[in-house]
Order: sequence, then C-alpha cells, then structure tokens
Amino acid sequence: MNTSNRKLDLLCDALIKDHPIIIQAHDFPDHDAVAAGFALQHLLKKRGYESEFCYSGNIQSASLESAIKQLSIQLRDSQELVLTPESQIILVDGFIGNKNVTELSGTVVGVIDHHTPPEKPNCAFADIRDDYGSCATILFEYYTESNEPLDKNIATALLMGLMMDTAFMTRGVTHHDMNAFSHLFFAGDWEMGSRTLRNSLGLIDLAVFREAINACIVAEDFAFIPVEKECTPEVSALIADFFLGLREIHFVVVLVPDRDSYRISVRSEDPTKPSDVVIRKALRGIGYGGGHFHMGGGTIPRDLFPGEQSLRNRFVVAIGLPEKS
Ligand SMILES: [Mn+2]
Repeated sequence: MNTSNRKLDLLCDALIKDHPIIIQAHDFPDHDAVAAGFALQHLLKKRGYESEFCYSGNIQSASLESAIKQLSIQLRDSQELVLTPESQIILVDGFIGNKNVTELSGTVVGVIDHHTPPEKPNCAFADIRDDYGSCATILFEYYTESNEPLDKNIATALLMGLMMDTAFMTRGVTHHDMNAFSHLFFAGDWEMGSRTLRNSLGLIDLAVFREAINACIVAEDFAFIPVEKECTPEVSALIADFFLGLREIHFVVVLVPDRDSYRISVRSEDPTKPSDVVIRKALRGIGYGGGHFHMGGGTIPRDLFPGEQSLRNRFVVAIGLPEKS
C-alpha cells in the first residue's frame, strides 16, 4: 500500500495492472488534451502500466495532426480498440457526462482536468484543477513530483498544449502555468511548437473569416457572430480570439453549423461575465456548454436551435445587456 500523496501514485493505486487501461481525450481532441494523454501514457509506462491512448470523433485541426506526426504520438481512434467491461478509463481534459466525451465501455477510474465540472466526479481518482491554464500544466507537475526526466517530444507537446489553451500565455495563466512554461521552454522544442501553432490557418479559412467579419453584430462590448459555413473548432476559436482582440469588444460569441448541431465558441475578458457561466445560462434547456472564465464552448442540437436572433437574445439576457440592443 502506497502512503504517498503524489497524484501519480494515487492514480496508480486506483488501477489494476492486468486489466486494460485506456487514456481517453475528449472528442475532437485539441492540443492540450493530446499533450496531457501523451504525457500520462509515458508516465504510466514508466510505472509498468501499459495503456492505449484514444479519442472519439476526428482530428479536425491541421496543426494538431502535424504535431501528432512530428512528435510520434500514438493516438488511436476509440472505434479501433477492443473495449471490455474491465477496461479502466482515464479521462484527460474533459469530464464524465460532458457532451464532448463519448461514453466508452468500461469504467471511468480517473479524471484529470482543468475545467470546472458541473458536479463532483464519482470515480476512484479525480484531479481537477480549474485554476490551471491547461491540463498540460497538471501533467508537467506529475513529472516534477515524480522526478521523472522530460523527454523532448513530451515537453514539446506539453508546451504546445499550454500555449494553445492560454493563447500563448495571454489568458487564464497562473503561477503554475508560468513555472511549467519556463521549464518546458528549455526542455522542449519551442521553435517547432510555436511555428506549428502559429500556422493553424490556411488560405481556405479566409472565406469563413470574411463571412464572420460581415456577419458580426455588435451591441456595446458584445460581438455576436453567426457564421453559415462549416469550419473546424480551431477556426471558430481563432475567429472568436480575433474579435476579442478588437479594443471595443470584451465578450464574443461565435455560432457555426456543425453537422447535426450548432457549435458555439465564447470568449470573455470581462471578470463580471465568465464564459462558462454565461454559456450555461444562455443554453439552458436547448443545449450544453461549459469551459473556463476566459473561454467556453457548447453545442445546440439542430432540432432545438431557436434561431440566430433568439439565440443572440439569450446571450444578451445572460450577460445582462438591455434586451432591445
Ligand atoms: Mn485544456
């Protein structure tokens, strides 16, 4: 029996060695989820635990696809895996019951996340630090706590996850993230990581940007951007960031169609309007949303979509603007 209170030891205590271990990133994973899972898989291996690292949905980000290749990350589609009721699932960068986490067969044994869950997770191991800018930062601390040397590829992946989730260290950064950054900067390939992230967009994405600029509706410091073209979550996130960069705008909602639903990206730089709280309020009864103070996201199934106007009104009410604006 282990008496350590190091998180990695506690996680290992919760696992049965000869039952399959599955590390699951949230669906349509992003850089942070992939970095966290990649690092965790490596740490578990050092402790003698073999695992598979998987995701559901698909990889929609070109920069993530490129990182996976360059850093030789072994990430598998969950549909290729043989899962049994004995499979032990560890979720990274997402929580159980969230719309963007597909339920796999097996038992969720662990959750490692930096999003505020709507309720406390009921599993053997939970490490949720919603004051952290990225899940990568949490994994970095697992490495330092266990005195494990950081392999260059893992350090680069963690650096990319951290930079992506904090918009290059400009949002939601705490001293934990700063400390992780200053180590990962030297341990990883910052050059390659930042170049890959800075080139997430392609010429093909300009059409969506053009549409977004034309469609944007501004009321006071709130920009609502309904886009009709489909685009990847990475592109809608970058559109949201672009509008938040306008001096007059402090709260942004981007709406894009996404197969059988609508996807919403939210950004806030107003401490009185946390993205996650506002999106939950605005989508009550019609969809799901969550995230952090600075950024949030959500989905509305097509059959519950109230229309652009009425969705914009829900946000107007949720952030407390006068309704007629
Ligand atoms: Mn994250």
